Order: sequence, then C-alpha cells, then structure tokens
Amino acid sequence: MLDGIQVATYDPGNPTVDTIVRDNHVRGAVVDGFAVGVGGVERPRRTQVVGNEATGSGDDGFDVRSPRTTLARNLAVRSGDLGIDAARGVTDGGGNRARAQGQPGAVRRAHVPLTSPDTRSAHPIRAV
Ligand SMILES: [Ca+2]
Repeated sequence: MLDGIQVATYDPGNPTVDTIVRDNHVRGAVVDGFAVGVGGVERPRRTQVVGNEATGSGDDGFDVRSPRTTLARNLAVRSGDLGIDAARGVTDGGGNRARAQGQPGAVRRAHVPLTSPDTRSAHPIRAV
C-alpha cells in the first residue's frame, strides 16, 4: 500500500461506512495522497474527506472512486498526475483546490462543481 491514507473495504459483506478523514497533511505519497475506494473488494460508503492537504503525491492528490463520498476544503499541491480525481456521484462540499499538478487539467471525471478558481478541468465539469 503506497497511498498516504486509504479508505477501503477488504471484508466482503462488511462494508466500510461513515469514515471521516479530517485535517490531515500527507507529503510525498508514492501513489495517491488520499484514496477512497481505489483498492478493496467493494466501495466504502458515505466517506467524508474534509480539510486535508496532499503535497507532492506521486499520482493523484485525491483519488476518489466511491460515489457516496463528500469532499470539502481539501488542497492538492504538486501531484504527479491529477490534484483531485473524483468519480461520478462524488459530492462537492465546497472549497476544494488544486495547484501545480503534473497534468494540464487538475481535475478529471469530476461531475461535481469543484468551486475554487485554483481548480481547473481538462473536461467539462457539471453538477449532478
Ligand atoms: Ca490514482
């Protein structure tokens, strides 16, 4: 496991629910700074990722593949790939920012309006 902080379910039929990841600072994660639903056997449910910072992640600052996740007031700086990579259905709680990423678009597959002017998208971002 090379992510900084990972939320995942590894026990089939016993899902990870209502996890709160708050006010952490991950520096130099080899892969993703924060990963929700990237590994494991099923997606975690109702995860909240609030007030965190990922600096210098090898891949994404925040890689969120569980649609029932809320992101708010997070910051990604100098990620190797994307600042915030959010799956369809992820809820934008506001205040998410990304700066100086490896990819020209800081946010991909974000079908929520990520509200900061520091956040750029390589693809249209739309509200759900
Ligand atoms: Ca990733």
